[in-house]
Amino acid sequence: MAHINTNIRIKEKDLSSKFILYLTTISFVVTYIRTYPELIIQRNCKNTHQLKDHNAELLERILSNRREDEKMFTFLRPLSKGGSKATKLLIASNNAKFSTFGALQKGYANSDPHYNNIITESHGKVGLITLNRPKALNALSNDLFHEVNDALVKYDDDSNIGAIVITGNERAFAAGADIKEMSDQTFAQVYKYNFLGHWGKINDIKKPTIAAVNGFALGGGCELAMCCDIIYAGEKALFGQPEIKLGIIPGAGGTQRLVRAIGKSKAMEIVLSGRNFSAQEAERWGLVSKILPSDKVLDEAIKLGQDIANLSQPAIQAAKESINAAFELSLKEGCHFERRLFHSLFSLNDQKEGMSAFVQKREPKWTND
Ligand code: CO8
Repeated sequence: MAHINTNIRIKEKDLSSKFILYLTTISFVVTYIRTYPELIIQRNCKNTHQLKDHNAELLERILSNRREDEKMFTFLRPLSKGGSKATKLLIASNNAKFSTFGALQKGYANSDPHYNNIITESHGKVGLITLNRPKALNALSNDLFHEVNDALVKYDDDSNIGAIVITGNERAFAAGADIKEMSDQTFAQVYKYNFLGHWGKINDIKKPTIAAVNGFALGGGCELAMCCDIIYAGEKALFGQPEIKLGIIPGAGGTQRLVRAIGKSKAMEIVLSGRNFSAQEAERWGLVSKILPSDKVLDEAIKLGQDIANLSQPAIQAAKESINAAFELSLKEGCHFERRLFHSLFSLNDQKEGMSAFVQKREPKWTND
């Protein structure tokens, strides 16, 4: 009798395993069919403008997929006890999707599903761009930089955003331009098509940009940080322009910005030797405005961005423009430019509000006009 019971139990187990396998296969097929049109669209859309047009539609599709996944997950959860490895894997992957979904609902998840190399999130009035090629130490590939530019322009045009933070991960802010992508290029190619010329876009951004740097900020990574208006660095951050060791020189302003930030002798030493320099050196030389514990850098950068974003936006924009003019103009011309901007701010309601609030001993209410 016990023997027959065991046989029946074994058969039941077999049946349940087959059922789970069947369910898992169906689920994978359904997932593939649902994502296939997105893959086709991504492959066919050669530029970000085309991709942008599909954003709203795709976001809605992803959200509705998540809702269907939720149903599937609720159904599968009881089977996970004693289920096959494949079922457990499926459930784990659904779990991961839900944490993304939860984050999306909170407004912290990737706001643009088409970015493959960066993650964008808004934190209050701060737009955050996280470089996201961890396996390549966030090497700045052509595609990655196009996405950074796209996100920068979107945040610059967004009236709800007052400052932009760019960051990487704990190991690397960015280890430079993508060497694998560059290695086979010829002079004719890079010259004719102005290779990486689009890196200059960040210099047109009107809103303040803050680099939150941990780990390597080398070559193009150091240049990207220097293109930002303010750099906060983790105590273990490592900066450098090692291009000379590759038989090239910095190409995104490294020689120009470094010499202005740290002076000729140090800039020469760094660029000609290719030696890296520490966050502490960078702060001592004035390249970095603050060193923080690694796990605090991003939070503090966002907090600074928030403080800046809470001020009068036209005044902030004028201040940024005026400081940047110092790199282009003589002292006399620069002071003249500054005074003209200063005078022009008296046409703003925010100037009236700021000064009235001071006189009336209250907090100003900025209207950004
Ligand atoms: N490009 C492509 N891949 C990279 C890069 C890079 N810049 N840096 C790291 N990686 C990849 C590695 O190839 C490796 O990938 P894989 O595992 O597939 O081999 C992975 O990231 C991890 O790197 P490592 O194994 O080398 O990690 P280590 O911890 O041993 O070393 C270093 C870390 C020291 C950062 C090392 O990776 C390194 O030296 N990287 C290159 C740094 C460099 O030379 N940067 C300058 C690049 S040139 C440049 O930036 C010019 C900019 C010009 C802009 C022009 C605009 C107009």
